[in-house]
Amino acid sequence: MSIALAAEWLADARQVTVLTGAGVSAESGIPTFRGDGGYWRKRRVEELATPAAFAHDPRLVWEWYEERRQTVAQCTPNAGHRVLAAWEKRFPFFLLATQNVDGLHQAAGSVRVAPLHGDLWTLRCTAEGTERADHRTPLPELPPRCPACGALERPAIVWFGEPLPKERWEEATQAAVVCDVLLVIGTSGVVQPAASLVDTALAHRARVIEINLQETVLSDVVSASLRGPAATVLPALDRLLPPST
Ligand code: BV8
Repeated sequence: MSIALAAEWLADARQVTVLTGAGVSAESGIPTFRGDGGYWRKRRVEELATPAAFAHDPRLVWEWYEERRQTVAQCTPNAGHRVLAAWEKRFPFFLLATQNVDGLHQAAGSVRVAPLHGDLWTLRCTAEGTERADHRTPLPELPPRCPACGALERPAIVWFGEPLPKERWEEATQAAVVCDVLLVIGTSGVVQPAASLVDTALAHRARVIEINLQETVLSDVVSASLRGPAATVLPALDRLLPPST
């Protein structure tokens, strides 16, 4: 698939939806989940990011999140994040649905973002459900406690077995229904229901363009696959688009 054809499809598009995964943050220095970075102290993300793991050992789960918070705090958005932030102004309709919890899309200036799996920087009281932002690394105590009632706090992140936030999921699904082009960037397509946005877009006759270093479970169904790092491919695509009006 040529990048020039993908650029043509994008240039003709009025409504663009994007789904990103951990790969879009890889060049900012954040390990992905199912590559080498997919393990932490020999455990898989699927074992750590669950309500049962948290109930069993909240401190261990918080040590994992604390380490990720400290890693992400050192990282900055890359050229791929910046192109996606700029494209919000280029297309009349644009939504960026992300599986990432690192906040780098928002740090790059993206506003039209649906964070499907929550956010590393927000803590939720396990008793009251109230949420608060806390960017301190390290946190003063682990596991953190709600300043209001003293109950345990958890990361405001969607764990395996938990439903995605209803309004964000509906917004992303609707954006997949209406889009002319869906860009699927840096995701293995393993996690559901996020990856099903591809099927939704295809079912509504969108062109789906995958950007990934390697083949994924999505590669056979998408309209086009561009092989390469997101921080290189996205700027290359952007340069092929007509100047934005
Ligand atoms: C739910 C928070 C139901 C944790 C995460 C079918 C339908 C529905 C559910 C399921 C289903 N089958 C199975 C399930 C259950 C489960 C699931 O999907 N399991 C998987 C493992 C099979 N799904 C759930 O549990 C979801 N909830 O279904 O609830 C429900 C409904 C009602 C009531 C009750 C319950 C919740 C899923 C959310 C889980 N939380 N994150 C945290 O981050 O701490 S998922 C986790 O995986 C991250 O969010 C991550 O983003 C996400 C997906 O991974 P990827 O982003 O794709 O990362 P990965 O490493 O896999 O791939 C990176 C890719 O980048 C690779 O392809 C690589 O080649 C590429 N790459 C690398 N470098 C670059 C690059 N590409 C470009 N450039 C580069 N430089």
